[in-house]
Amino acid sequence: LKIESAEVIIVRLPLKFRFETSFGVQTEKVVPLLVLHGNGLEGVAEGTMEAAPMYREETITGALHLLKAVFLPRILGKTFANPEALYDALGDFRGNKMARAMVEMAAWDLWARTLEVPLGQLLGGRKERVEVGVSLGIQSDEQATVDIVRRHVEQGYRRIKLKIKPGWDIQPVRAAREAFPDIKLTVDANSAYTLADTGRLRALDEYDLVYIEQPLAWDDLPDHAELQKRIRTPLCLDESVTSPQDARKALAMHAGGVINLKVSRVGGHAEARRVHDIAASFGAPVWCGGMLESGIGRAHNIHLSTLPNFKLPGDTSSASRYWEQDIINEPLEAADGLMPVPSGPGTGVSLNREFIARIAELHEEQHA
Ligand code: OSB
Ligand code: MG
Repeated sequence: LKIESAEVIIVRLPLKFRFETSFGVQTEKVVPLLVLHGNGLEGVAEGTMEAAPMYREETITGALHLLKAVFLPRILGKTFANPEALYDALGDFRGNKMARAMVEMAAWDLWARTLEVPLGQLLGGRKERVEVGVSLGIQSDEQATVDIVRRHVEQGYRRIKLKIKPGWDIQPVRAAREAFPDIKLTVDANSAYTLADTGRLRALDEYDLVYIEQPLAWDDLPDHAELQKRIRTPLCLDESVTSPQDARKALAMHAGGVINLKVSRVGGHAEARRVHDIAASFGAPVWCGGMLESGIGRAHNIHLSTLPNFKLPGDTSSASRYWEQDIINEPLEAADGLMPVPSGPGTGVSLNREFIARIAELHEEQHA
């Protein structure tokens, strides 16, 4: 695995929908990309940090600085035994998992292309299609909630996740559940509640939710364990699991029964696989979360989801839901709630270089 040069690219894509969560409203996506070159091939990854630290603490500006000044100088011009050896070269740095994941994930794509195998197979996955659901933003009222749920149920999505926040939680859930008694329904609070809201969260027990995602603080496990004692619905941890060690502690202390596994949040594919394996050893299912990724991050997510303990539908819905025009050449479209896994080497998708040249806000090359 030889790393000869790198490209750092930033593009901005308008979202087709207004995406409201407990922490804000998104109408566009700034996509940081890293391309690693070696042996005449390229590996590509997408960063999932945002302009502002609203989901977790990492930011795009911070990540760009780290890539250019700290991480890339460590790997450019060097040869590694495999992507895990490359990640080890960044192993003494703390935190910044999403920035490190960009390097690691690009390395996995490049490595899988070098070996001429699909990334999912190289990770140990065996599925040709993965089950997907959708994550739906906060709507203006109950009727709008029922309408948008109906549209996505009709499209075949296998699980509907509703974003909630204090003051808008029981209402959308009750409306969606009354209209669709049999769907797999979940909610995601993105850390908007505290234990003082136990009553409100316990009321959600009435609606047969598969899980309640990240109700409490983004960096908390103990309060989630306390909440889990008080409510029946399993908690699903997203923000607060950033490593295999977190996953082990969270499951051991019963802070939840399900993990939303985002490859970028835990530092890349190898760490994600460890989280996956630890969850399996506890008998806890994982599912693949999303961060409104472009086709690059989406393809990485689909490949990771081929591992066996991804037992619940992921957030990796069709690219055409998000964008008029994606930055890759291949469509990533689910049918009947199943997303086909791209079959070519690596992620199996390629950058639309012509489109990127037109819209890039930053495009820099870096050499050893
Ligand atoms: O909490 O899962 C989340 C998007 C941005 C930040 C956090 C989250 C999300 C989503 C969207 O839920 C999932 C997707 O459609 O990619
Ligand atoms: Mg979440």
